[in-house]
Amino acid sequence: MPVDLSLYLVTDSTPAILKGRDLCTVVESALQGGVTVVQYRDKTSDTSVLVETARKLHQVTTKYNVPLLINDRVDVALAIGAEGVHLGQDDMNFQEAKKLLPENAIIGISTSSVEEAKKATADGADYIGIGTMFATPTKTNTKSVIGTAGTQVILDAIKDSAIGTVSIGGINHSNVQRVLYQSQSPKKALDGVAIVSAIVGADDPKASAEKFAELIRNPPRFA
Ligand code: TZP
Ligand code: MG
Repeated sequence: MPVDLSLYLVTDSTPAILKGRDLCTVVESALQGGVTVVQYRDKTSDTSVLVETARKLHQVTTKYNVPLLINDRVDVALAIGAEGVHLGQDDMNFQEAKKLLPENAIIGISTSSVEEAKKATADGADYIGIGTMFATPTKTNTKSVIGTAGTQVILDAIKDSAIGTVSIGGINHSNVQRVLYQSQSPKKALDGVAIVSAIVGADDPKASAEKFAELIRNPPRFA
């Protein structure tokens, strides 16, 4: 696994979450708190803004030796030399992206079913995002909410693969340990959790990331 997925930050530039703050400043705080990978996700800006913001974010993530992945846009990743991309089921397909990106680029794929997870695994993706874990206002057009039970079924279906796995959707300080513990299948556990609002929208993103890192480090204790 070329990337530490344990505390995966996904950015959001919408006013409800960013609350007028500078994205790079928020991301830098989160990095100080222990975020291990950053995905730049921006569904509204035009291409020139995406490239400019991605370049600035890359300067910050590089300082912390953390990979920057670009959501949706292989062209933006190529333009700024990001470490990789994160692609959904409706984005450029894995094979095309693989052809365009450098050999060592990280490619992650969003999945919400066994079929999608198996395909991403067979394709050779570095990791899959599995979701939606819990319904969330951050992304309301999700195909399905699968919970820990659905996540466990997906993990079990790919248990013989070394592919990385990260859960996304509605994860916060109160449920992160349950997400990690209850999702695991006997042979495969999640490698990490992807968080948007609970870090980017937090009053103190550094403190929030620190708390997640601490909760992830300490094995969950459940009956
Ligand atoms: N994909 C599935 S849910 C989601 C994405 C991008 C958003 C998760 O946001 P939050 O704020 O961590 O619930
Ligand atoms: Mg996408």
